[in-house]
Amino acid sequence: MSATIAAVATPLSPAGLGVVRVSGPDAIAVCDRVFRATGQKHLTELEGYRAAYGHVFDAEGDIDDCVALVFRAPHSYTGEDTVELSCHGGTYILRRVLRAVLQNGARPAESGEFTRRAFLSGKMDLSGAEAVMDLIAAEGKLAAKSALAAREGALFRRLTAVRESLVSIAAQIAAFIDYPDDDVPPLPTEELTATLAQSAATLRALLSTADAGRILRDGVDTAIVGAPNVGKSTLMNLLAGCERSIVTDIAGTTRDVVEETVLLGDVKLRLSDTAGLHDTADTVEAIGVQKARERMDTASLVLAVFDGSRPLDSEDEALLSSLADKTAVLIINKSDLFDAVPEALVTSALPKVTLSAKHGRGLEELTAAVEQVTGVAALTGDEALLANERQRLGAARCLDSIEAAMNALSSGLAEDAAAVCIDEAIAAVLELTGERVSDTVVSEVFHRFCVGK
Ligand SMILES: Nc1nc2c(ncn2[C@@H]2O[C@H](COP(=O)(O)OP(=O)(O)OP(=O)(O)O)[C@@H](O)[C@H]2O)c(=O)[nH]1
Ligand SMILES: [Mg+2]
Repeated sequence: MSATIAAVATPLSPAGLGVVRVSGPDAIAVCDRVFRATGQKHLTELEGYRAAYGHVFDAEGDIDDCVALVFRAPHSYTGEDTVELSCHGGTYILRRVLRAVLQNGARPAESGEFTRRAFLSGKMDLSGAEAVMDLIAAEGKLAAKSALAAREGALFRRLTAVRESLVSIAAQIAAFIDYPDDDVPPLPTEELTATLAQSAATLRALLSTADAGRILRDGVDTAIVGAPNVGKSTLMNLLAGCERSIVTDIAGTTRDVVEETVLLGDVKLRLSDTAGLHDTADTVEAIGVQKARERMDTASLVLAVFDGSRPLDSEDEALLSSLADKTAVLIINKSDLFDAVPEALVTSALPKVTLSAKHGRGLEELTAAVEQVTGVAALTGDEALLANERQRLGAARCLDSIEAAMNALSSGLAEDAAAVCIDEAIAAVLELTGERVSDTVVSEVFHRFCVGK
């Protein structure tokens, strides 16, 4: 029988309310020892989904007013008996309530242990459990929507369809191998290959969303680069919504890398404002320029800023030609000062946005361009997305095995070669959904969670 666990489920900082959550076979009895209802009833007498108002106390006396909410197994988040003790959200109060609960028979919950129990009791699949963490961490509307879809099983349903199809093919091949002497008709290899191709297509479609899914959750490393004085820091400040970087009309103002994370539309950008790219004899500035080039090399997205009010100089041209193999958006800044965009920028194949960072014009166009180049624009939030590296690797492994099975079938290899590959593909799907997964993988998944979830 599992232990009864307890944790503070809300942030440990002053707040209107704070919740201590207790789950496990003794949850209701444990809480009954630290809670005195204003009415006569004990918590042990309450049905599920009922709340009682009263006081929570320890050996020293009353701690706080409290509403105790009782959930009866299996109708709770974890699937076990659970009590949520809602008090005032004070750090001292919550710690003391938790201590009282621990002294009366519960043990401290580990990271993600409540959700781990929900997974183990079949309340959600592993990808759904992972989505709980993404939902908590989501900063944008689309990230939250897509985590909610995953929580409700969007990915699980797609994978289940693949698994069912693979299992039915495996059964046909097994019947063929096991009863060669019976009157089993020859394997319809073409039909089987076509069905496998459908599963392969589903996995390819899922894999193609993995990058956009990751961007939605983790954000994009973004470098703002360009020649001196083109308005990089002004753009940084516009995006940050505050005076994050120093702006002057002196070329070479920014020397070190200035970082800030912002939400642009649905994309979280981890911005680096950098020193203006140019040759300089100034030692300090030269280090800054070197750092700018390094950031540009490692960034996943480059916002390359140009001053549209003057012709391009050699620094601008060098930057433009270095962008060929990058995910980049050309920012043609200072639109308040010019009518026509410099020719060399017009002819570039890269996406471009004309804006005035100083006057805050063109932000919507920039948002649309960034959502487009990162692939986020193509998402609705309802689709099944691969949320993390574990899921991406699992889907890739499954696809590899399906392709190997298709090759085995079409090249007329022994059927058992195809059967082995299909078994591997099924194993990959079961590991993805958590239906057949090692304890090590489960521990790794829940290790990322916070305590109390
Ligand atoms: N008219 C106009 N001026 C701008 C605009 N954006 C920036 N500036 C001005 O351009 C000058 C340089 O701006 P910064 O943002 O410091 O430029 P930077 O690219 O960060 O420059 P360094 O850090 O020196 O490389 C400042 O005087 C800004 O006010 C704009 O959209 N329109
Ligand atoms: Mg600057």
